[in-house]
Amino acid sequence: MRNTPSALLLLAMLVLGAGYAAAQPAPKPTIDHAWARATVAAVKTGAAYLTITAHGAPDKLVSASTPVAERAELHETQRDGDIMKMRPVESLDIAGTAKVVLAPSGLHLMLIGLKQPLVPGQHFPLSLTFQNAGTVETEIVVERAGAAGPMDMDHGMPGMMPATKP
Ligand SMILES: [Cu+2]
Repeated sequence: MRNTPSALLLLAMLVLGAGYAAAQPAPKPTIDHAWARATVAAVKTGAAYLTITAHGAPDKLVSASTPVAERAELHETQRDGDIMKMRPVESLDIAGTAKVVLAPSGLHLMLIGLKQPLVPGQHFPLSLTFQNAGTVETEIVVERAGAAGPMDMDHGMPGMMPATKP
């Protein structure tokens, strides 16, 4: 019976803790390393990359939008033999403590129907909508076309691209 008071105290703390947690809005995921590749005028698609960090609350990225393109889709790139293929991803689960990286040759935000070329050094806003946290705004910086390594073929020909040799 010696343990009873501390067990009760623990229980009380758990109940209070749960009540406190329920009263707080879920901490929004933060976005960093947000960038896009420069494009030329003839190309109407681009890609944006960023890192999503969750802060204790699991969430799900459900959509994205930006004023520079008609729409922004979540895509993933997968190797199929010697071909790199992209396919749309409906949503992206984010575990409560996860860092999810969107990067060339992997997950990315496809900017479809660009209204203007993406010029190196330019910034543009992008909104990410999460199921629980709602909308998170971020600023994308445009990097030169060859930025971030050799995997530059991601978006020249949407749908089918040659695999890049290491
Ligand atoms: Cu894509």
